[in-house]
Amino acid sequence: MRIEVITIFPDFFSSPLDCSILARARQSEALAVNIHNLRDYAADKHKVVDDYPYGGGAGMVMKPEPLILAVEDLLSRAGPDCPVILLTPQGQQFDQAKAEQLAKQEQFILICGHYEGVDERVRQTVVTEELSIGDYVLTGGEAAALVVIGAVARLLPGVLGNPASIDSESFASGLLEYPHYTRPAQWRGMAVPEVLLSGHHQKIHRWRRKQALRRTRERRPQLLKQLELTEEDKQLLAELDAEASQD
Ligand code: 4FN
Repeated sequence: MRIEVITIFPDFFSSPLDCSILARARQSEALAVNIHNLRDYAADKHKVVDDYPYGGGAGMVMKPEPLILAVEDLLSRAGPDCPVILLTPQGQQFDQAKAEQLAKQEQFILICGHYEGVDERVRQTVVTEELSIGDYVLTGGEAAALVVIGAVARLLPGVLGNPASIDSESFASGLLEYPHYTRPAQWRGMAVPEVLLSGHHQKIHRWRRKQALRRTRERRPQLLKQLELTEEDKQLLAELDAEASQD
């Protein structure tokens, strides 16, 4: 997988790409991330990439020419149908399904916005899709690009040592996680639930599934609605309802 990033702050990416799972993925060559400085595509000697907005108003807008030249240059060295993704609050919400879809691509391009955003003609000419990581104000698209890169990288074959840890995790199953515990079994009067110490794997599995269902229903009911429940899930939810009606 090759990810091309277009940014005016290439340094933003150095530490995150050199740490943890992303560093390992790059060493193993499962992942290549190429950071491109937008200013390299600016035509003038001062490397200007922004300009005043037509119609007036506060702030600056990213000029179309450097961005379009940068994308065209990368596309000239890419396969056909390489996605060109603009990270923007106006985009479709990035989620695990989108991460899985992108993880199947051989390559894609990420454009990070700055100032008030990009000239509309960038969208009209080179952008194939727009993604948002969520509803908050960011200083630039770089943090969003790192979110997308991280979510995609961990899905690439061989990146996580133990494939079991991919699908047992919450979002792979569509549920939030059950509560986790490690040693000590008692800490300041708080005990680890007895069932986890029992060594009874079937009971442990049921308890964890039940906790995951409870948490998901309480905190993220929309996630639960999107899910295909097994017979066991329905039974566990009925147990939770019965327990709740007792209090
Ligand atoms: N943000 C909103 C409304 C209007 C503007 C913003 C905002 C960075 C260039 C875009 C933000 C959030 C998620 C990119 C936010 C994302 C960005 C993202 C982003 C500088 C212009 C800007 C959503 C609060 C209503 C700044 C909300 N995912 N403008 O943040 O790039 O990818």
